[in-house]
Amino acid sequence: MSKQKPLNVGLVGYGFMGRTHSNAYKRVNDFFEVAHRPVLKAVCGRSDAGAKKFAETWGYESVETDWRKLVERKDIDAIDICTPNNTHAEIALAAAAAGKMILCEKPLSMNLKEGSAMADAVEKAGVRNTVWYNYRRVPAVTLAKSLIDEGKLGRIFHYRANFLQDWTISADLPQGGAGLWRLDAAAAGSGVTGDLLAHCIDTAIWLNGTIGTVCSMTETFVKERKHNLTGKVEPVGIDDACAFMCRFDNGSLGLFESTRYARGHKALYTFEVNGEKASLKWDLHDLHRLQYFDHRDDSALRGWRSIHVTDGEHPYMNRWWVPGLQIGYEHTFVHQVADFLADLAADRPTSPTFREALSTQAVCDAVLDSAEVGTWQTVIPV
Ligand code: SOE
Repeated sequence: MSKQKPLNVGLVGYGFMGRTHSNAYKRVNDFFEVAHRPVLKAVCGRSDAGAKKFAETWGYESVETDWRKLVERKDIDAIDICTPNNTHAEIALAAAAAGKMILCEKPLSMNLKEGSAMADAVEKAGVRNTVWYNYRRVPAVTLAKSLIDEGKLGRIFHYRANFLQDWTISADLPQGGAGLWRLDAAAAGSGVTGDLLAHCIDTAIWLNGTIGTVCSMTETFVKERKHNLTGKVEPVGIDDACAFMCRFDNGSLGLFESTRYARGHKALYTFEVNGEKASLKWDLHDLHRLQYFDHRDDSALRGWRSIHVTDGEHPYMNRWWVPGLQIGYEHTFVHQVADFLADLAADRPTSPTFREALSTQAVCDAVLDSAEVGTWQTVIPV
């Protein structure tokens, strides 16, 4: 008999993110001492066969094909939303009204207006909520946050981030439907801005504070693609690439770039922060390392240090193996569940909450608006 209290999870959507989250629910109690144990109660998907196969593979107790039924079930405590972006709001509003905790995949919503309604709804219902911006919980990124908060970098001058991929270069790749909904503007809202830059913006705001103004450009390199749902060749409405510059409210300057057309890069998320006293940089392809340069070092020995973030004193690392042995991508989701459960026991919010994630939505909206009108845009404060 488990000593932890059960937390019954109902997962909506069982694609790539459904797998990362399910893995996290299953692993968390093996490594983190928390008061609750996630129970994989039900998985929901439109295909009964697909949902059943997923349930068998991952150990979900039951299957639903209508998320409304899942949300109304008395035996579910938390709804995990892993569906395409255009369905997040409807599911979250219903889950909040039913009094369920909500863990929502990023980006929170299609736009700021929709996200604001979601944040209002969870607050009105008083239900716990969080958005899966998982890269905050890479130990090296969490360490970067502590170094910046301790003032090690001093005044910050520059923030630079990239998220580069190359999987949509072929003009033969269709848009829409399972797996390819990220290319369909009706389902995704935007292209790289909401899918990839949202990660960069979330981390940037977390590390360096809010963004006041932005100026951006976007491009759609392949203008038409066959749509999997209609079978017809249809215009492509997403941004394939987006670059923007911005001013942070702390006076620093930001440069961000994302594309799915950077041949040779599969998921290269990098950021660099330059301060008066020190700089740091991080790279998803080498995610267990943080690069750090400190100008206060003895000048003869000054140089970039490559910190292997695997020691027990590093964030989250005392829960895993022994010093020197690294962890990976999937662990970031385990960390988010561990934090969610620790926060549940301590009755405090889990960052980013829906309300906190609105800041990223506001920047995404301003970036897309700026690309359309061709001028600087002010980010709506949230
Ligand atoms: C897109 O390819 C994608 O899977 C994003 O949707 C994820 O959020 C990102 O972490 C990796 O790339």
